[in-house]
Amino acid sequence: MNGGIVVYIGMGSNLDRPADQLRAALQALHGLPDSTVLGQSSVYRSAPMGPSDQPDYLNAAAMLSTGLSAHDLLHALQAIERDQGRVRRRHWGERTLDLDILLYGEQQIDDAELTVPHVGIAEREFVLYPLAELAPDLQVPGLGPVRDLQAAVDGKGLVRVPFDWKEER
Ligand code: ROI
Repeated sequence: MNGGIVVYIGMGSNLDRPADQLRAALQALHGLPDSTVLGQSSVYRSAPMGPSDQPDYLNAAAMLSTGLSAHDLLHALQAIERDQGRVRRRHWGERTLDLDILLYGEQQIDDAELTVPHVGIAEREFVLYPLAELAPDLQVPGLGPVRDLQAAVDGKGLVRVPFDWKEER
């Protein structure tokens, strides 16, 4: 256990069997030092935001408690992305795995490496719907409750997909 800060991680993939990427990423989150996974959302499919000549995405969110600093957590997430063979071919293009710190407690962070709350959190339904499942009442620093942000996007571009987080590979 850890007397940690509650953080929310956005997960996304549209390459190399996205469902397997999300399962492997959640497993890896369970292995983070000084951290406990508290829950994970449903999985949603959506058309790409950005260039449209790339596959649809699967997105989800996870909630954890961690004793890691925001920057140590960021580096650990980047290591998971690398371990899963992340490729990113172009700006706003397809990727094997994206792990973003959406929220780190109630902290606002903005430096060369990290911006929290995550940039675009309020406009992206593929972030807000998973997040709202885990924490509808949560206050996003500077922006208000997740439920209000979710209500302001229409969600029509999202399809919740049947998903077994524990399926054998
Ligand atoms: N589009 C969707 N639908 N889901 C994502 O996770 C996602 N991630 C990105 C960009 C390329 C902006 N588009 C996305 O980084």
